[in-house]
Amino acid sequence: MEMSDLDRWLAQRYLKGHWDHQPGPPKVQPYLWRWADIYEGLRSAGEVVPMDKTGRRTVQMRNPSLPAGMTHTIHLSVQLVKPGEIARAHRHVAAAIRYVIKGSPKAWTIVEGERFPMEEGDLITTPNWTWHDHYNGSDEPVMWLDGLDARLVAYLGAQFTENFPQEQQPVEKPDGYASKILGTARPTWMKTGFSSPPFRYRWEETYATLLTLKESEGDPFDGIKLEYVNPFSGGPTLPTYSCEVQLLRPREKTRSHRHTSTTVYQAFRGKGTTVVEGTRMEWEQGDLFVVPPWHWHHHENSLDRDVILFCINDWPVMKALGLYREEAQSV
Ligand code: GTQ
Repeated sequence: MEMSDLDRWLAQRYLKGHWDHQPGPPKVQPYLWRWADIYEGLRSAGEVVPMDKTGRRTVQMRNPSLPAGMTHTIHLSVQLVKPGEIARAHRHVAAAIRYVIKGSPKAWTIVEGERFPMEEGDLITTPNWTWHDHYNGSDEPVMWLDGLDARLVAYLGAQFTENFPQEQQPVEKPDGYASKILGTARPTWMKTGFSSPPFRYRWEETYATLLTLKESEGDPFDGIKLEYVNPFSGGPTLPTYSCEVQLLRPREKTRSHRHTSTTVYQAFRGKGTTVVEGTRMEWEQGDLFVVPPWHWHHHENSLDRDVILFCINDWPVMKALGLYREEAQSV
């Protein structure tokens, strides 16, 4: 018997020898999606996709190297809710965040009985299995980035979804509830009941922190970078991923590094370049892009003003599983 005969014999029985090298799973490739395309697609969806039939009106990124999803773990979509519209209440195991692109104090994400206003640059979490729905009570359309660990959760076979009995859940908590009970003076008798509490990180505060730190050294690989922490534990935003924001100062060029975690970015303010394994990804405001695992990368701001990137990194899941590894390019 030849080795190839054996390979065939085994294959017919859904068996395979270690020596028989087959292509592995598809690898995530670096890719950039233009805001102009996303926006045009979303605006058209606003005309032809009815919210009552579909539940959510989003345009999803799809990585050209994958059958579905922006990466193999973290996924981004952009959602549009027009004036007066409701995105009905549901919950799922996949944990989500909203990062507001165009907001209003009269547009809300309601999570577990609290309404969180969605203003530009705000980050709002809807952790694993929390009820959530959206309502635009303003007279302008609102848009935001949805970030989810849905690909990872689906791969691991743990994706459950449930609809709320009504279209909207009742608002039962006072405005500002989470930020108050998780502030610096906390009630003695109360716990939130969530290890990852639903929370709103206001842009006003995040931006003020970035500006306060502008003159300091910063992170060698990422400039003035902040992590949005779980207000309960001080750990990452959510168990599976960390939301982060970074300001690159005028003419700042960061050092190159690579890590086994995967990162998705949104160019929140300004334009610049991220070099990924020698490929220059030139981004403009609103563009979204991927830095795949174990790819050398650095960022460049060639302008005379600040630029800001929002990103989601899956390092918490990689660290929890003992799979995180990082390497810096020597200077
Ligand atoms: O708005 O709740 O992009 O449940 C994907 C799943 C958005 C949402 C998405 C969701 C939502």
